[in-house]
Amino acid sequence: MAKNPHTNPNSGEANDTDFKTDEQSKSENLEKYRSDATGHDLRTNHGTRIADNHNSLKAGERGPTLMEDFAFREKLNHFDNERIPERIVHARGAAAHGYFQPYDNAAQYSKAGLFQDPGKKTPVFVRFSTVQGARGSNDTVRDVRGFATKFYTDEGVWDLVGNDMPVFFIQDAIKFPDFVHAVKPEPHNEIPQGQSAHDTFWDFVSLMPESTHMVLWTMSDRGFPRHYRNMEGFGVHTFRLIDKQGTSRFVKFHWKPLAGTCSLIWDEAQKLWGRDPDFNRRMMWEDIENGDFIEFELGIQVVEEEDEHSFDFDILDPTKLIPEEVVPVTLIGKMVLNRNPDNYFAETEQVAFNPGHVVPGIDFSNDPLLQGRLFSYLDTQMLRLGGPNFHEIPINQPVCPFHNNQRDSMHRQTINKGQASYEPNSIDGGWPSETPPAPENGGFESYHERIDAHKIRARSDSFGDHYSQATLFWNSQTDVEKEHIIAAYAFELSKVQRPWLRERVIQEILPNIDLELARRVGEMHGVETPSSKPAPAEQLGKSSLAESPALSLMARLPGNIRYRKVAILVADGVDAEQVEAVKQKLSAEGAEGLVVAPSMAPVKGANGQTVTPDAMLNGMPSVAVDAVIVAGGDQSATALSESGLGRYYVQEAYKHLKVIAAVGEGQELLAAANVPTGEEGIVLGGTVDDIFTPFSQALGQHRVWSRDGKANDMPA
Ligand code: HDD
Repeated sequence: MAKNPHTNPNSGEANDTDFKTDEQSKSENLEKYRSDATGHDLRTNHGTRIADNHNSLKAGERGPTLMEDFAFREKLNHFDNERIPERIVHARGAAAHGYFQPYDNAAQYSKAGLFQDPGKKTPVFVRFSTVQGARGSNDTVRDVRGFATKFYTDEGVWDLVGNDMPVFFIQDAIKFPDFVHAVKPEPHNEIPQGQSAHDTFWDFVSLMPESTHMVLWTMSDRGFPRHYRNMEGFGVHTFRLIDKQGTSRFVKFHWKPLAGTCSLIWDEAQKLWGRDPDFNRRMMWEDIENGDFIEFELGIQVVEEEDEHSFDFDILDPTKLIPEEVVPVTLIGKMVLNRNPDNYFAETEQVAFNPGHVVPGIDFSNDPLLQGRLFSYLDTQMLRLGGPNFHEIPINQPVCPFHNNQRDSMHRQTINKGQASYEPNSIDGGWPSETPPAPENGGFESYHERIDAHKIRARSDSFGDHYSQATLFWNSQTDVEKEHIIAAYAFELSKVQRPWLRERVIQEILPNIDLELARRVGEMHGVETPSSKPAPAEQLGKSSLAESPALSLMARLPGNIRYRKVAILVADGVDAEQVEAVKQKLSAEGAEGLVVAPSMAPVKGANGQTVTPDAMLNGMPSVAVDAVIVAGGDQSATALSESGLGRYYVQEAYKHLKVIAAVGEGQELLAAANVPTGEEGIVLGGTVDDIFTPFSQALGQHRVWSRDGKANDMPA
């Protein structure tokens, strides 16, 4: 980094540039706080060795515990105070460390240091989350996923606090507490957990048409991603990028998953609540431990200042997206998540994001939702992390030096030297000093936007069209995705107790999106729907695009089987060579073959070999894997066919549109389970070579989409 040329009038050159950052710099910064007890004695927090950690101090062996027992009291006291308030939203999350590396095209858009050098790796910490549920809720609920990235740049921390959907439920931050109160578990009985399928949510959103677009996104399969590596991320708001000449451009940020987009199936997601409530966080953890790192590309949509008003919506309205077909996404860098945290609480729980954490080269727009967030995130940390010193918590510290005159308060750890905690001062040599003029010296300078307006409590008319982009989203979905959305509305509304709320959604909201959508959901609820679009949708501006293919999950299917988990079903008598061959072929394509057997006891191969199971049929059910291969071997196939769990395994996989292959005698299981054969996605063959290529090609499409609808007949 260039030496800061600014010199302080009182005491010579500033030295804030004498530090080095690279991919490891955040980890090195955390090192001094890491604690490893290996080889150490057990002591109190104040250093006294503890000789007996099993018995409290008592008056006699069977007598009462004594107040004097300082070690007991300290231990209990600390334990009693272990919890901090969970986040009011996004309480459940999982995070990972990694780095961001820009491509060579990023610097032209922004002067931010992290974009300047394609050789430079900036450390990041990313926390993924659900929104509605408590910290202990399920991973795979229908919900928005938070996607919050902390970039530890040379110039300070930049937080890109986004979601996996590009729009939001409300337009003005003043409605955020109302929205959150409506979606959270209901206040009288704290039900339901992790879900929007309840009266208060549908009451609120049906009275707030601006939520229509975002609700539609959450009713799509985007509401339950298969893996954090399989979802897109969005900064949502329009921000600004400032280049070296000081030119401002509007920008929307995107994260594009290199592994493609894939979601669960609703029935599968629900079953996972019980089978593996940690499904998403476990997959991320295990993949990182296995070296299968999580990768995204950062993309931007850039809009020149003079084009601000050239869209059929207002780019300051956070319920609108800029279709990629209108402004293409330029990829400007890559992020790799490659290290799990050492400690969940210290890192994932204590990390504090704030959209207001920006660095020179990145600035805000006047989006009224963003403006409100700039207050809320700092404010919430006061309660959650116990005061204004949360920036001292290791995970939150920038990697560059930071000095100012902020002092004291709860839990202060910095020992500030010197007498002057004010500026200007002459007692401490004028330090710490400002760095004017900002643009030359790396100081943050807010974009000099001209504002000439009345102070007014109102919403711009340009925010008035709540339906055109919802219709655009609907029109851009494939038939399968549309069916899933119809089923989602029908399911959610079936959980709403008050009939008039269901009717309001079906008759007054859905027809504005699409009449067929309304009709189909109406049919499921016995509610009549209009035959023409209601006045609001008719009168307002229309999207200039009929469809935006980029809005379909199918637009970014992986096309390969990398990172896929495939269950290989076996029992005693299995053809062990086949099992080995399948595992090797899967591994060669970056997938993982997991041997799933009736028990964890070593499985006897047909020719006397031993196959070691990775899991049991009910310990790794079909919902926990992406596809199933039934291995051959007479005795094995018979045992699996006679097992209820074995038959259920393939039935359930069929129901969830999974690719199923069966080798040799393994085909018996499909017959025993009444799984239809002779159709797409059911791959049969005598040898592993016969089945593997068609199996791999089918799995590259994630699921067997042509089976949708028919799969509902499967009773599993
Ligand atoms: Fe928010 C947390 C994303 C609107 C107020 N928000 C939070 C997190 C994410 C988002 C990912 C979790 C961060 C973490 O992992 O710790 N929020 C968004 C997005 C929004 C949005 C993409 C709209 C575009 N949020 C929003 C508004 C407000 C808040 C309008 C208030 C006016 N959000 C909060 C919060 C949280 C939060 C209450 C809870 C915990 C925290 O901040 O640190 O302040």
